[in-house]
Amino acid sequence: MKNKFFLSAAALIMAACTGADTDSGFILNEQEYFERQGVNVLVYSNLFTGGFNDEKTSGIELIHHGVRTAQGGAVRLSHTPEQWDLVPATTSRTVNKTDGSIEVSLRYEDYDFDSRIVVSEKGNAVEIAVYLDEELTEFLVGKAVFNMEFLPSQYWGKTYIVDGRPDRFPKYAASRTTTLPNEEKPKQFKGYRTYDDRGTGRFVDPLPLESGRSFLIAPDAPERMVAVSSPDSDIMLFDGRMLAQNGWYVFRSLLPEGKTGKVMTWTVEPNAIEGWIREPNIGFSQVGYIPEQPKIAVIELDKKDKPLARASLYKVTEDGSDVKAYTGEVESWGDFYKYHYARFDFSEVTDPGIYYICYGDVKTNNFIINNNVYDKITDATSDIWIPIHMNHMYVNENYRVWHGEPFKEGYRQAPPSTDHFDLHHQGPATDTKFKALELIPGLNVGGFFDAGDFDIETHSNISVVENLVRAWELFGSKRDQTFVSQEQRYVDLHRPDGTPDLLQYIEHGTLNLVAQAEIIGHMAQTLSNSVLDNYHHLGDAGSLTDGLPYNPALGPYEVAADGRSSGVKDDLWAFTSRNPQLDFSAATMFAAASRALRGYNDDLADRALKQSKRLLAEANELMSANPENGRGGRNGNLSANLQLYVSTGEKQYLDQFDKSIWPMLEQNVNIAMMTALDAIPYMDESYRERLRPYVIKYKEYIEGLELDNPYGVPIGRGNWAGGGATLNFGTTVCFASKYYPDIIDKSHAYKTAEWFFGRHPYHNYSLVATVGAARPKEVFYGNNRADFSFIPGNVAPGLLFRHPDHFENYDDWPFLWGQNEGTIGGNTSYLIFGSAFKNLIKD
Ligand SMILES: [Ca+2]
Ligand SMILES: [Ca+2]
Ligand SMILES: [Ca+2]
Repeated sequence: MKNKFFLSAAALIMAACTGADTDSGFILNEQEYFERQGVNVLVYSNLFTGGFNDEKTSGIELIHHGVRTAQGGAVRLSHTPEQWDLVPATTSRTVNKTDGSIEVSLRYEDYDFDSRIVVSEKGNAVEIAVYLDEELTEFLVGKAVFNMEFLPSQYWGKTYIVDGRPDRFPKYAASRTTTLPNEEKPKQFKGYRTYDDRGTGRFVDPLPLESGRSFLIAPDAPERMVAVSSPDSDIMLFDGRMLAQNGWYVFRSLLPEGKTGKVMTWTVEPNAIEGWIREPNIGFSQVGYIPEQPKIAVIELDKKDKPLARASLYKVTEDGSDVKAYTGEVESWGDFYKYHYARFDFSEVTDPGIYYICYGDVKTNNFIINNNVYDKITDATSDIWIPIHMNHMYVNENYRVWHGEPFKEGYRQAPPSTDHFDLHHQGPATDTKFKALELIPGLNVGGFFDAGDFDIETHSNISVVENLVRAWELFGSKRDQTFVSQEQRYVDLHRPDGTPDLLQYIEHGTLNLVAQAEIIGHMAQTLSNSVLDNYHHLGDAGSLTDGLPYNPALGPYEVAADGRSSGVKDDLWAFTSRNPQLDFSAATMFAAASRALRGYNDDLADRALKQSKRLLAEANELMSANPENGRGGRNGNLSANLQLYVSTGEKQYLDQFDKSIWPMLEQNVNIAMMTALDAIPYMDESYRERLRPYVIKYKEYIEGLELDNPYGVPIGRGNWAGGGATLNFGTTVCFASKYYPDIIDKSHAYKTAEWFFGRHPYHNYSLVATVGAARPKEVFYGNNRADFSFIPGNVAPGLLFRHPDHFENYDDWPFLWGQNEGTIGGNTSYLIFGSAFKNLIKD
């Protein structure tokens, strides 16, 4: 990025600064957004195209003194849009540089409803106008609105003034609602409903907190103050949290009945603090440093900030005072998107102790330099986060119950041709011996919750077992802090039971996956919710369903006289369309699991190996019968062949591996390197030598990252932050350095650890909940997110990129999964990275 982008970026910044310096109000900059110093107004730089419908990251967005505080800015069909309410498609976006405006066309296909929004700069404000070419249909009158949504955590407790009347934004949702007949509810995503109407036939509709022509939002907080007014429409304020905990404060105006042309106008004037410069963000490892490692803080600076020449390190002494331990130069790195970066290298400080960094007026929190700082980096993940995510178990921790035993009623066959809300699909047939909605007995055993939701994603549960087996075989941790009883279906944290936890977790994952293979005959895509109104469940997983199988003979909400069935349609479904690629991955995992389980649970080891061989044979047959089935699975097949060779010692698998690995390395060394390194313990010296030139090529990739960004790690720019890829990179570097220390210097491995522990853009908090840091992140998108909390050991995906130039990670608002949701796949990858990293630095 740096080299290719540097010149043009510098030119852009100069252009942008010329306008901002004189503060002649907003300019429409080269990045196609409206800019004043401290204020960015983005107009459909990010579209409503996220995989999960309304992700609260699209439309007209306000980045106010560095924080993205408002979004939405669309024609919507309800007072307080929820995630699964319909979002408009953006059919066109036109940037008009000459008159400083951006126009977008929006369309709701379901209602054949088109509208246009034009945003223009008007000095210190932007004007937002809505145009209709046709009058609203009868159904849309009173529903179609223009809205903008403001982030509650940035506004609660602050004041507002509406037409001269002062009031305060509520900390918690406690206003009024009404109910309306279901026929009046606009359609939701794929025809699902977010709510359970309890048999009333009516849905809940929030009532406004306030209404007026002119709102002054947060006059008490200059960095958040925004004036919103309309000459032609009443603006209403709603609290979106009345319907959904992740709702925002919604300002909205109804589009008028019977009108076309310019039907509504708002003026939005975000306050810009005069002379505001964003405070430097000093990125460093909150967990600390071992004495020998490189120690380079990365300082993120406002582009109008001038880097200081020097920074200092202070040591906290044993009498409680502090002394200056080191002063060194701050070196400019260059620009990366909208900020400027500099680095402060204090590697020469090796004396164990407690330190903090001072850069100008900014003093960081403390960190430790000592040989033990990384010793505990995986403990919270392995002792707390992973066991809490064990499905079909009661999980206890001291005085606290994390959840009761979920899904006692088991799983039903998903009906054919079902489009699911969590991106699954049941094909035209069941591919099983079960009839639609028939109970599939025996699946409610083992397995791990996917993430902030409670489903079993088969492909990620497969990767979890693989990760756990790798941790077991490569690092041999016999750690035992968890009591697990499959017989009692009971887990107790902090209670050793004489069995290594890793073995118990491998067993737990394998139990569910073997049950799928044995009972269904192949792997299910997912075991997931059948109704949307319990998919967004926040609370005890044991209360997500009623624990009783659905009985169609009973009325809705009725429980049978014997208490053993109910008329509640809440049972989860198994999505069973056969995917030979998934069976292939399962075969690999079963082969690995059988090795780990041998001697601990021989029966399960046998069953896993039997399913491995059967699924492998059947998957190969299905894939050769239809080559389409084999698409995109080359890397999967590669690791499968390696695992099967390791488990069986059969040469055919080795030959197959050898045939595929070299072309893969030729094609993309970064992607294939980890699998190639995985094979080293099982191969001879000639393999290691043949791999050597590719490791040299991989080193060039690592060094290229130093030019791409100031952090030297791969940084994802997708709709889900790139933490997973960064972890995989870190793990690959650890193994490459372990096997080829003469090529890959150990120092490269620290970069991934530093990224996760605080050296990254936006803020400098550790992305791993509670781990060894003075300032870990405090809110995550876990299943306790409604409490603005975390589950210890969770790893956030991290820095979410918003186009065209903004990275963010909210630490006061947990609800954006793309930046705050730890997954069972990701967190077990962190376990591997952490183990490999600890192992490498111990050498
Ligand atoms: Ca899921
Ligand atoms: Ca144990
Ligand atoms: Ca049930």
